Amino acid sequence: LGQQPRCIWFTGLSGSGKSTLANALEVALQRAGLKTMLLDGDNVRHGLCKDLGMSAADRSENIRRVAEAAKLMVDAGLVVVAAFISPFREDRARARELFAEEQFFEVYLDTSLAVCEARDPKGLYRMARSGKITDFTGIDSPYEVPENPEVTLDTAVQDVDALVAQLLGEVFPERWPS
Ligand code: GGZ
Repeated sequence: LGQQPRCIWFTGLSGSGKSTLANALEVALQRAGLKTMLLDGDNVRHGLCKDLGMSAADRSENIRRVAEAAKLMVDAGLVVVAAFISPFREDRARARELFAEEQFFEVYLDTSLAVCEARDPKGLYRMARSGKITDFTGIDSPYEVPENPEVTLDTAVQDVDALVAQLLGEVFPERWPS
């Protein structure tokens, strides 16, 4: 089988497991010989989007740029894994519109705010609750739940390996039939 270019777009709260899952998915895809690119805040907000903050307008622009970059990479034949909170429905819809229907997979990490806040791996929720950071998603900035995501995952119930296996089956049924 040749390369099947696709954009797998993770959306969810901070701490919902986007980066963990995106990284594990990328490893599985690379093991299968696919050419991949992982886009997330770590490699984008320090470069392409380093002029952007966390206001609603800046988040929209962040998602717009990332989606356009993802589109270029999919056109070059890559499997792109994008992991951004991407809290606004309209921004996710605009990202989707760039791709052919069968190339775009919105993956909603449906991890509750309570679970994300209990994990608080970087202490950001704590800082947001105490007012040291403002415009924090889920606290004083909105997260608009996806209405029709291709895949919904609950990271509080299944482990990473099981979630990756589920994703491979949903996104690449021809390669990983379930
Ligand atoms: C939400 C914030 C904020 C605020 C910094 N709100 O979980 P993380 O830490 O490692 O990833 C989050 C990242 C959010 O960047 P994104 O580019 O994914 O956001 S968006 O799609 O809305 O443009 C979080 C950290 O940056 N972070 N400040 N105020 N998350």
